Amino acid sequence: MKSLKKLISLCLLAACSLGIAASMLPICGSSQESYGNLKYQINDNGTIAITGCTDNNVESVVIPESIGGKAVTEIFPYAFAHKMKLKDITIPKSITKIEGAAFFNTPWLDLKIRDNPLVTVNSIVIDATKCEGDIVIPSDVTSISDYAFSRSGVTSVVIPETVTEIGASTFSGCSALKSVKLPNSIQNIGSTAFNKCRGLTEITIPESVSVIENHAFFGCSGLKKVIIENPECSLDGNSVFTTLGGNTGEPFIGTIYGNESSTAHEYADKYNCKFLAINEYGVIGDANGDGNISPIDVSMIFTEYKKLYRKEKGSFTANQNKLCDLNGNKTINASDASSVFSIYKKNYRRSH
Ligand SMILES: [Ca+2]
Ligand SMILES: [Ca+2]
Repeated sequence: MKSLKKLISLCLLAACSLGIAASMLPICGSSQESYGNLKYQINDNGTIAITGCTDNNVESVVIPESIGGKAVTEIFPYAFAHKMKLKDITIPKSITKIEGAAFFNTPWLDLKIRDNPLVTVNSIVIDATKCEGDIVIPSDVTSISDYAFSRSGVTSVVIPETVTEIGASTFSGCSALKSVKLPNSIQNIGSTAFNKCRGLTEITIPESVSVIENHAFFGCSGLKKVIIENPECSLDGNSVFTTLGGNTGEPFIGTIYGNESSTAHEYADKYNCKFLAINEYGVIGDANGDGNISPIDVSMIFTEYKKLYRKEKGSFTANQNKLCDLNGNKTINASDASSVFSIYKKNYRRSH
């Protein structure tokens, strides 16, 4: 009896892994079903995702609002890609998620692009690959599909506060992209989101971001400055910031800026990246306010210390005092100068 049970479960496992008769085996989770020539699956939460279309010569598609009483909310990646005769699609308001390249290489998408290269459906940017120059995404947009801007000619992008995620490969290969303003609503930056954005020199990751996935900034060879505002942001993997070369990439040449005790600091130490601690006044130890730590800062702090030691009037501003009192004893002393020199030496070693 036991061996029979084992045999049955083995058969079920085999059927699941081969995808055979999956619809007959609810144990396998979501299954492919048909509605006319549309293929769909029922998501775990009971909503429906359109996964494809069986007719390669289809000219017109009407996606229903619901199937069997269940709301149709999602269109899968590549669901209608390469349907070379598809000119007309009706997408109901119930669709809230359209995944990457769902309509790639269809006459319908080509027509939409001709009308406006920032193609938006139900407040979702589904394709911007033909966009160029400076782009401000309209404030009613709630999401951006994966790959949407991939290899486009955009030079700057402003994203509205209604968007919560930068998905996989969204800006991948945008080599002309110089500036991205991420709003303080983004929670997640997906894998390869900014892959090979070689023109990007600086980016601020706002406090709202809790996860930066691996390879998110892979191949961003021009990236000099990354500010990570959330001290607990998870940096997922060893190749979040690297330039290309070999299997794991060359070390990241830029500097990570973040809180003194933060995951960003841990990441920098673990992967030998330059790191500068910031507080609300600027870069800690940056006496001359140029955003960097150099021997000039050390010398300025030491000069200030000498003045105070001789009971002369100090020349630092309140802001300089906030940035340069590293040991927090409310005055500028030799220990502060020495700590700043240590920061300089550590980063110098990491850049050579
Ligand atoms: Ca400085
Ligand atoms: Ca001090």
